[in-house]
Amino acid sequence: MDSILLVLLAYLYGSVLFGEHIAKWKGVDIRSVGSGNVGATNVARALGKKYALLVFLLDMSKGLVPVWLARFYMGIDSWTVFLVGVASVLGHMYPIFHNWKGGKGVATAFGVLLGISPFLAFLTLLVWLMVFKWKGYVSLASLTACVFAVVFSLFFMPAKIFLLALVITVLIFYRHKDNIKRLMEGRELKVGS
Ligand code: NKO
Repeated sequence: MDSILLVLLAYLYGSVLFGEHIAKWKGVDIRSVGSGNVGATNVARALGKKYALLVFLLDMSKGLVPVWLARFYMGIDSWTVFLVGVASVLGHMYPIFHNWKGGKGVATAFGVLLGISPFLAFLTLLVWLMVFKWKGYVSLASLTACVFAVVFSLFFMPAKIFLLALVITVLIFYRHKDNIKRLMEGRELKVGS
């Protein structure tokens, strides 16, 4: 498999906004509900938990499948894994099919992580669950989980994987800038609101 082709396919598959499509199919304009985001959290607000889980799994597959393919063909310590991981998240955040207006990248990043290390993905998910249980904000849980993944990969992963986690985390923080502002002002939305 050609690296450039795989990176391109990862970006294009990332560009499919499952949250927006499934909401539209259910007769809902996801951009006009809650945070206006196309991710699983906002789908939970618009359509409930069952559809949120479906969107989470589909968005996750956008990171998992390309990274897994890149690992299989080029090996874990290859620049292809790095580029494919970044491309899938960028596809979701800046999708060519949706005027470059995409989501925040959390579920897709989780898929990337799962494709790289199920163990690290599991630990990161635990961090996410703990913060979510403790504070009730998905955004805060997602941001904390990202920082954990970066710190963990600094100590326990090859350099390219650390760099990948760092780049994705910077992108995710940037996409959460409104959430961060709301968190600091005490105005952040909970899932049920
Ligand atoms: O609507 O702005 P909103 O309140 O919806 O949404 C904020 C939210 C957006 O993200 C989502 C996806 C939710 C996924 C939840 C399960 C995630 C497990 C996460 C681990 C993150 C790992 C990142 C690794 C980076 C290298 O935040």
